[in-house]
Amino acid sequence: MSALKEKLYSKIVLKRKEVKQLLKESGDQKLGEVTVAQAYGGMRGIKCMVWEPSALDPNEGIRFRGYTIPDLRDRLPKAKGGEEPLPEGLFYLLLTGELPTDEDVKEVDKEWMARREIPNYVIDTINGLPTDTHPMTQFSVGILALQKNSEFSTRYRKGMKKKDYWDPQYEDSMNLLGKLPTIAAYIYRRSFKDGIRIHADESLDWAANYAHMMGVEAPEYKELMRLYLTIHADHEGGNASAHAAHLVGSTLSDAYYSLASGMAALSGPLHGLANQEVLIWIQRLQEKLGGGVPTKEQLKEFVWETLNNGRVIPGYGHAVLRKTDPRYTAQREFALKHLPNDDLFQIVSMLYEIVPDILKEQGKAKNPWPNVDAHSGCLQWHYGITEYDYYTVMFGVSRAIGVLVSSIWSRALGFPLERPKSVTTNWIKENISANGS
Ligand code: CMX
Repeated sequence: MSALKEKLYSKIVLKRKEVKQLLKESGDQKLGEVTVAQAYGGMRGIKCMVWEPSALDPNEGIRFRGYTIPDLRDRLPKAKGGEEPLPEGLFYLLLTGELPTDEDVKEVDKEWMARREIPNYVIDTINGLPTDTHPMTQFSVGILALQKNSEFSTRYRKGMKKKDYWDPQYEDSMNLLGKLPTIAAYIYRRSFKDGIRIHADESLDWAANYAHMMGVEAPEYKELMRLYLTIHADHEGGNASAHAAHLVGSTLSDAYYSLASGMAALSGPLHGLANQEVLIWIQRLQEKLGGGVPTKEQLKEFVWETLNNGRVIPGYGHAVLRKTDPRYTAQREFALKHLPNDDLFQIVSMLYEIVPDILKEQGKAKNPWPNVDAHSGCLQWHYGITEYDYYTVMFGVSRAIGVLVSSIWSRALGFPLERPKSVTTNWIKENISANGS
């Protein structure tokens, strides 16, 4: 057993005891009430799921195992000469709850590198799709094609004790995390470049190697990739991709099925696809104005026009957050340092100055502030990744970290099939009296 797996197992033993005790002492305590409006309104704020790796505060943003993004930019191990955190370190933290040493991170890297190869039939399966198939479809198909080799499904079929479920789930998760950049980079190459696979460079870390396999060698882009893959990794359990993966995993579907369902959820424009929507929206504006950086007045007019046409401003608003997303801030800091004069960054910055006031004036959105997706596209564009249909795939590679870590813990703690109760409108009318009277 690897040192990481042994450490994880020791944590699992402790956590199992802790949860058992908690359930014994407080199992019948209420976490909150559910209102009729919440049942119709997308279940906002209902506390009904346990997700160990991270927690989201409406005002402060995400905390990964208690650490904020600025904390982690400071404290997670970095590549030699680099300044951004290594996502392998975040994985270690999310999995074990402990900050990794440089050595711990190297071990994760080594394991993922050793698991990076994908069978030829997976490449053939992806090649069966037209190259103009949306990259997220190709990505989901690639993940599902790997399912054939699931350790969990194989061991379940042979017969496995429930307390051992976490072990093959860990193996599947490590295999997936090793292989996802290989699949994702190939999709980029076949959809937008010459289709020739660039093989891994074993001397590189996970994020830098992903950039390398995409064909991007600029050291600054590799730094961006490290930051990008760290900050998108997890956003507690209730967001659509995490929740979809959690639900599907609860049926004892293996990691491949559950991650693919999470990726399907991420592909919606209200969720992960918003990063490409932002770029499309800004370009529509630029086309309209004949290119360049618009004036603030022109931007204001365009924002209002979008709203008046009944559309959302992509990259703004959030179901939980009520302040600027710290993932936005981290990317803004990166841009201020590396590309302060970039045209698109100027536009993104101007939008930050004007959109919140307009959304407040319109009075609908509960959160007028930017989320992670408002910023990511302009950084990618700057380094030549102009194929915005691809952006959500990178989000997906990163999101797999949190979703898979949580799936290991769900198995370890023996979480059951997820099965909330639905009701009909008639049931509500018959059983709930107006104003609670
Ligand atoms: N522009 C215009 N209107 C917005 C808005 C925005 N950015 N954000 C919210 N609203 C509107 C909603 O559409 C809703 O209108 P209706 O009452 O007409 O249906 C109203 O304001 C209230 O919505 P809310 O409670 O503030 O927001 P929700 O929790 O329902 O939805 C989200 C959250 C993210 C889907 C929404 O803010 C949105 O559509 N934003 C734009 C898309 C986006 O950036 N998504 C990415 C989110 C981050 C991620 O998951 O990757």
